[in-house]
Amino acid sequence: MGVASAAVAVGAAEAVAVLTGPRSAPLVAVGGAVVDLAPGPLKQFATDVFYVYDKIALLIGTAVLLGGFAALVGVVAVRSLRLGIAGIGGFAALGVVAALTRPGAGPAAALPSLVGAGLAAGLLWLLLAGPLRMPPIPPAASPDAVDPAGRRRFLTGVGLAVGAAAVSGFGGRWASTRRGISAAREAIRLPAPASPAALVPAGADLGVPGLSSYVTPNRDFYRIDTALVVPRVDPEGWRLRIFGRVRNPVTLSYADLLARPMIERHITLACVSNEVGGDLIGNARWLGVPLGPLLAEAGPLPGADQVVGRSADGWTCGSPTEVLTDGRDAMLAVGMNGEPLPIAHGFPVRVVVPGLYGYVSACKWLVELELTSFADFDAYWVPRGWSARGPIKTQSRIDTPRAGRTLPAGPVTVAGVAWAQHVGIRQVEVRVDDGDWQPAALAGSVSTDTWTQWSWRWLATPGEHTLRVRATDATGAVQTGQSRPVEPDGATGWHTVTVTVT
Ligand SMILES: Nc1nc2c(c(=O)[nH]1)N[C@H]1C(S)=C(S)[C@@H](COP(=O)(O)O)O[C@H]1N2
Ligand SMILES: [Mo]
Repeated sequence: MGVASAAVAVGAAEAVAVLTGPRSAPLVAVGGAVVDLAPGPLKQFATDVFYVYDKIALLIGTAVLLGGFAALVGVVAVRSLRLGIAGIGGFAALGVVAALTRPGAGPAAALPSLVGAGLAAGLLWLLLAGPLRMPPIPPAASPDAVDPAGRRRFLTGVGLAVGAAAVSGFGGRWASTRRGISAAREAIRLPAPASPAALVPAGADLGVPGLSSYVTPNRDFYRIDTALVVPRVDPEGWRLRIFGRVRNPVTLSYADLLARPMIERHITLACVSNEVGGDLIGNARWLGVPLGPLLAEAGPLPGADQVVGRSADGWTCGSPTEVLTDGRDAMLAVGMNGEPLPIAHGFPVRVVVPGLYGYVSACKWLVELELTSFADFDAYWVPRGWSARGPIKTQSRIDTPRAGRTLPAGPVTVAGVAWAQHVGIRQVEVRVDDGDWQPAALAGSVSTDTWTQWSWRWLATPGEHTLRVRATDATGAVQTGQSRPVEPDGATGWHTVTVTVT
């Protein structure tokens, strides 16, 4: 009875949340509050253990905990219906508080939890004291003495309630994700760029099997964010406020943004949580409005050394003002690989900055840019143990052969990618076991703001071998072999792959 009531609460709440916004649904609201309140190391642990599935793990964990407590509420309710209903009230309070304290939540955010709890309490009464209750068992009777019609009524009631909860819950979640902006996104016609992207040189893609493509298709592009449900921002009502320590605060609509001259650039985006050899990196062709001139119009005041991007769901990141205005192609991106930004990648507008990790620059679902100082404001990840500044570190990766592979002896193409963003790659070298570093061939790239493919021909001899790669940037700085973890400002070390040659 307890679990059935909880299912009804959660299921009904999902349906109400179709109207009040997906983040007001209690599971998502409580999960989101847990994400934001969890201490940095715990969050890192969760990401390490569950990788990019940490959100699903959190939702399942929340549901399992809820189920356990709900069963307890049921046990208590058998003794005292009043206490059981008080237990449901406690849950409702948790859901209401979590939903109301989510960034940008209005009073309506309380509704899903309240409606869900009301229905759950009603069901509990129906099953325990109302018309669906099990007929009382005479003290000395055997189990066979239970009135079969009464039992059937009770079980049918539970079954119908759980079934309706499932339909309403999954249907509600489905409707929430379908609602609204997909059509708006598909209707958008992006303007042609005033300054188009450089053509990708024919040699940029070496075409080696197993090597990541030079441009990452949107469907393969990694996704990292704290959003349990993707914010759905309607471009119609979207406004960007540029404010704080500026002479002229600026407000732009989506149409204002599209009316400005656009640039289109290939830029590689990397996550600070990318392990050495990891795949939290991708290269896309971004279309957007250059950020430098826009910031110049706002006129940063002296001391405004940080630009804080804020998203529709309240996430923040901070970039050095200096980096955004030094002439590099920092932009407010509206397009990705020839289409409007995918919703998961920040539709309608996000920031992309060559040379900065995503957590200090690449705000998705952007709604505000606030000029402030590093002394005055810590963005989302900073109090959680990550560095306030996050320039991307020079790295290289072996894509093929994969670790653990068994290969026949003879010529093998070793290939991968290397990046030294906004500086450029001068050289990539490969080392087999304890041998000398051998120069790899570099593929072409459109600019220093993207990764570069490389390849090296290896005459593999039988036995177990370790392949290492290192890059040298355009200034001559050699990628360090010292292994450091991703926290606080990005991993270092050489990507190492061990294979068996037969
Ligand atoms: N609103 C919002 N924007 C965000 C984040 C986030 O959690 N919320 N995560 C950032 C991080 S850590 C990275 S690495 C990039 C990833 O962008 P992608 O998901 O488009 O690859 O987005 C950045 N922008
Ligand atoms: Mo990231």
